Amino acid sequence: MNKKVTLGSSICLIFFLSLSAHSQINYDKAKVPEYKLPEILVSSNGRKIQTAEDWINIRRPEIVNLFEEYMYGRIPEAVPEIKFETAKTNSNALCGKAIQKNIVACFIKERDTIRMELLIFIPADATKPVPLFLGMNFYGNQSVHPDSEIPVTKSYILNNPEFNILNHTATGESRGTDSASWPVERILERGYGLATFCYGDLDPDFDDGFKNGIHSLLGPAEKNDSNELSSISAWAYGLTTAMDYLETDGQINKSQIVVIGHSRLGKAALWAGAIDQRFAVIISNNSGCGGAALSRRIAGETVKDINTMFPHWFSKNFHVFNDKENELPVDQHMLIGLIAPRPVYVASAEQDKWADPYGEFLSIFHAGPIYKLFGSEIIQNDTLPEINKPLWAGQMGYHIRTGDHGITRFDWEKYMDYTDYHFSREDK
Ligand code: GTR
Repeated sequence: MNKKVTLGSSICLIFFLSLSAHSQINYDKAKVPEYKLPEILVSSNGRKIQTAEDWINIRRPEIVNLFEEYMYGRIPEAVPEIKFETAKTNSNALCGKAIQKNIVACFIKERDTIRMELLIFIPADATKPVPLFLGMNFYGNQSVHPDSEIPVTKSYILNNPEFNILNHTATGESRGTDSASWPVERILERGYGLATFCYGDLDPDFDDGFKNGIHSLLGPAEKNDSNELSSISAWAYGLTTAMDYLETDGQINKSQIVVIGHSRLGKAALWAGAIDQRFAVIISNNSGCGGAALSRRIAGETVKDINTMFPHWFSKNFHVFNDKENELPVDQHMLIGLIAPRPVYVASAEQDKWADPYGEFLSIFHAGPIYKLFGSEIIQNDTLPEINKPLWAGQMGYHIRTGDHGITRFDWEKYMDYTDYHFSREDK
């Protein structure tokens, strides 16, 4: 069993108990109120967008701006100085299967430094620069694999007694406890590199009014705290910073870097993929509300639920739309649209109803018109695909698998099948 499911379930249980006093959770398709999505192909001045060029020059920047302003917040112009240090390399890691690199990104402002510790594995037998998966982890780099050479994170992380994590602090006892979510050897065997860092390196996952973590070095954008960088944006900023390093590493194919994330980190992966076009493929695993799922579909977690439970995930402006999803100037199909024409993959789990699997599917379906502008084949109808049968249409991939919230071996295999396909087409 995926242990994270147990953790997720207990977090959710506490949340549901607190919610039940004032809110009804809807899981019934028939009870989803009618909604109308914002026009994805009409610009703010009413102009119809009919070409890829107009999308790139007119509508795309408008939509990025709307997401920054109303949901994720803005990354301030004055970002800190960033220096990358190689803390360690080992060309004989994981019993000779991998080259391991520990790279530290130091964000520096005056006397303060925030350290983001990037753990990289490259297949030892690679004969050319490799494609690579980049994803953040929840519990520290030591949790993804039991190898004793991996430094234990010093960052604030969520408690998880099943993973031996108490007092928001990791020890060696947590080595490899989340390895079910990270099939490192299998990724290497399939010819991919893997880079990961703990999301807590960038911003501890609790509400402190955007003061700690990277916020302490960034300060508010435009001296306006309503669109201040949210935690999800801070984590996405970590992904784009990791990319700054990865594209300089000669053992990695910089045009084949895939950004992947599960759950809240899937939200961050989508946002990073939307704003940073260096990512070649974007994968969202069970990202739910504020990620792939449409906000307007009232099923599972709603905007009010997420803003109540996690006030720091989005900017303050997003809270204005609690119970007013229909007034949002964006919806999540537009986030997927920002990824076009690059390949995107959205995945759901049948029992992960809190994330609204059908709403996750509809987002990718409704992003179709953008992909079509680029001449790509698109998902043809809005019927949820069969369970455990991935649907590939042009640059779009989707699956819903059996089981609950979590990232499983099945998910990883499907993602690598998909990236194999896209990268081998490019290589020809
Ligand atoms: C849930 C949250 C979801 C999802 C998940 C996670 O409790 O309501 O939006 O992101 O946590 O990140 O584990």
